[in-house]
Amino acid sequence: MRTSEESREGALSAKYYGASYEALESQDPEVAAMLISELERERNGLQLIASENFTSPAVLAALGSTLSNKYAEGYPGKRYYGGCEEVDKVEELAIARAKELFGADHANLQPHSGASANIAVYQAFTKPGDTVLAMSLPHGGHLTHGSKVNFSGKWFNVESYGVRQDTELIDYDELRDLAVKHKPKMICSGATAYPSLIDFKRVREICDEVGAIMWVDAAHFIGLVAGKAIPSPVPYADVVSFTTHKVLRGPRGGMILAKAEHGAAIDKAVFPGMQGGPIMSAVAAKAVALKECLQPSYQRYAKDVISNAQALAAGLVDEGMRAVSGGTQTHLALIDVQALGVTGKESDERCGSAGITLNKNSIPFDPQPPSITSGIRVGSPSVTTQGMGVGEMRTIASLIARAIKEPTAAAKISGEVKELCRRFPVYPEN
Ligand code: DSN
Repeated sequence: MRTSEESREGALSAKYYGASYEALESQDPEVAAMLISELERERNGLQLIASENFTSPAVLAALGSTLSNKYAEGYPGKRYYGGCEEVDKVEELAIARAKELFGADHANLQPHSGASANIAVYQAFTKPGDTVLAMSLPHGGHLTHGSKVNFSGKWFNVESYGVRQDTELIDYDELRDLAVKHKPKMICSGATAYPSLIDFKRVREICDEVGAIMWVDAAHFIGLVAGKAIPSPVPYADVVSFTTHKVLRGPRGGMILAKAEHGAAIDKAVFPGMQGGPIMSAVAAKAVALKECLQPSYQRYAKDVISNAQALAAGLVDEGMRAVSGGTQTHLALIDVQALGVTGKESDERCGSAGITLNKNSIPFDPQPPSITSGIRVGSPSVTTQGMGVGEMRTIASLIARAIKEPTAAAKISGEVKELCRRFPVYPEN
């Protein structure tokens, strides 16, 4: 087992926190120690949250740079502050890379998060009170797709579509019927816990039939699109919003792609409509991540993410659990744990005690409330970045099953988790 001192030495020599780590430690040892503890947590446990990943040291370096100091309200060449020569170059490069990677007409990299990007989408295309059609949260949607506790559900009339009970796949007939009935200004596709591909051509046809804007919230799967492992929504959609920190493996943040005719509306909705100054260190880190995504090695990674998620889901089924919709075509699997006689919450807690980080998740038509749930969501982006393959996914499925079924063996399982992680080190020091 590594000591904290050894981890600190490693962080210093590898400069994962930039050259300023030494300054941080001497000025604020409390926060510095927390950063080292988090590095150890990430190294010693299995990270299976489907929306997380390990960014590269280069992305971390850009995030921790002096670009954090700069105010740059506006856009390249049209700023409200002086001294923007260097950040203009950074943002122009980031935009060019995004357009190249996704074949998009227009890209805006300033949203601070996925939720911020979505606020901008609503603002660009709708007015408060307008009707929007989106996937329901209990069937895998997102808070910003009309939840009553979110701005989207408070300020807009959001109608929801879901999945069929027999297939657990999106019910496109229901979606069309609801679109014809409610005549929404905008139809959103995209979800946080939907393991299957979305039929973007079909959604485009429905949007055209009712005259709706086609918005795709691609936060979860955009990295698989970037790696050319699944079909892209960009040729079909008017606007595509997403986060940059999931499979895409960039910094925490948001991004929007749009057809040329919507570019000006999107830019105006982001600034001054929704945000002030962009976080230019994050924009630089997005540029770094986009360059990584343009490499052939990233395309191999994206394909491996899917084969690993499929192997993990199959392993959990072999252990007596049920994969919602029969498996996965993406980076995540939604697993019904009812057959094991436990709830999603209990499974989440037992796995956590064994060093396996995942999350409880509602399954479609879940009999349990969202705070308890009957399912867990598992994702392969982080373990694939570590270099694990389908053989390790089988091992992980067995570790998860044992953690759920034998809670008293948590310490022993946690030791086996550490041993597995030691063979696939996160942020290796040499
Ligand atoms: N919180 C993200 C997730 O885990 O899916 C969605 O925003």
